[in-house]
Amino acid sequence: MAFLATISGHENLLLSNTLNNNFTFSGKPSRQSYRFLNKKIQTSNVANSFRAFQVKEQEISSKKEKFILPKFDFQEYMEMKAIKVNKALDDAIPMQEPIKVHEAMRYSLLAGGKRIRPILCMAACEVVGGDESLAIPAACAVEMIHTMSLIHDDLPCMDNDDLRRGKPTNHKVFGENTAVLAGDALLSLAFEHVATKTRNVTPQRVVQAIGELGSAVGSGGLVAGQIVDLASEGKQVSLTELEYIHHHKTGKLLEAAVVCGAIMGGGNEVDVERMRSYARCIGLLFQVVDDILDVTKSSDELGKTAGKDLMTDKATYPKLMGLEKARQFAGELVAKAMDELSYFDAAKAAPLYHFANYIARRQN
Ligand code: GRG
Repeated sequence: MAFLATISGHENLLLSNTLNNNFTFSGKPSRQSYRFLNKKIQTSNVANSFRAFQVKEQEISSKKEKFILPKFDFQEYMEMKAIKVNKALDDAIPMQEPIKVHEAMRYSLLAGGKRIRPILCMAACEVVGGDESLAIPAACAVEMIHTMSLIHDDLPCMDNDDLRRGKPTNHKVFGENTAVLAGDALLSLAFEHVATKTRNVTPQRVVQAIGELGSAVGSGGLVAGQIVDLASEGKQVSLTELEYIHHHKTGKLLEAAVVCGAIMGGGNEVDVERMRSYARCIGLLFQVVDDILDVTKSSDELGKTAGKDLMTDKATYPKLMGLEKARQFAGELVAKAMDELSYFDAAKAAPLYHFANYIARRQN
């Protein structure tokens, strides 16, 4: 508990609350284990680092002032940013001929959703000193890609879901053929939108961001995660395979959102890689917390069927490493995410600190 003891008397209790309320942090993190995410890493290193979490207490204490956070209304921030994102998305796809496909695209894109990825994109742009306007086209593109993946994921040939974002799924309303085409159109529009609507950013940076988006969605990104997930159904899945699926299916796009924001905002190479490391931590954290909630909360508390992973014998972090170790792992991911942010201006990084905390502390 040395790490908690070091920071818990601190003026901002955000991190210690996170760890106390949701996760016990019995490891003693090292500078070495924090730093590993500064390099370009494979996700599996995150689990490896968890296993190799052996450290000296004094190495941490020198960083404690880095966790001082300015007062910040995260909920208001999210609401304000979501309004901007929703307006930009609405403007990006006007109703036009052919009506049916544009209606289907708008139906899913404007159906709500937390807008986590576009907001992360804008927040990362601001962390490196850019104005959010530089990142809005990229932020919209990420949400278009995310929406495409949800439409395709819900299709009968994939997860065959009837409900998404509280509404009937795209294919239930428009038919399967239109849903496929609406997804395809959203995917291509995403790239067109970044290329044609980004302003005041150098062409080199725009091309770099487009490359990030392409690699996040393709056969080394979302598609890779989905195909491995499909192939794993009914089979024993190892921790490494589980991490591979999550990193590709969920993590890659989240990472692209953050990295594109930092690129558009004018971040240097080191800034961009720090943002990438931060994004990898919170992407994995999202999944670990999801798995923990599934076994610790009731259906009422979750608003969906609790214990579903257990019932379907799905590979999860609590199943593969035990509940306590899964909690520790989550605590370590929060700490690593926070540490990446400690290199940036605290006021500008506040939204991203709160994002990590929000993902870690969510109760459903
Ligand atoms: C066709 C190129 C192509 C790719 C599609 C179907 C597929 C390949 C991948 C599946 C990707 C997928 C659906 C991953 C799950 C991601 C996830 C955690 C969704 C929930 O995200 P939230 O909570 O949802 O941010 P909202 O609705 O708030 O946006």
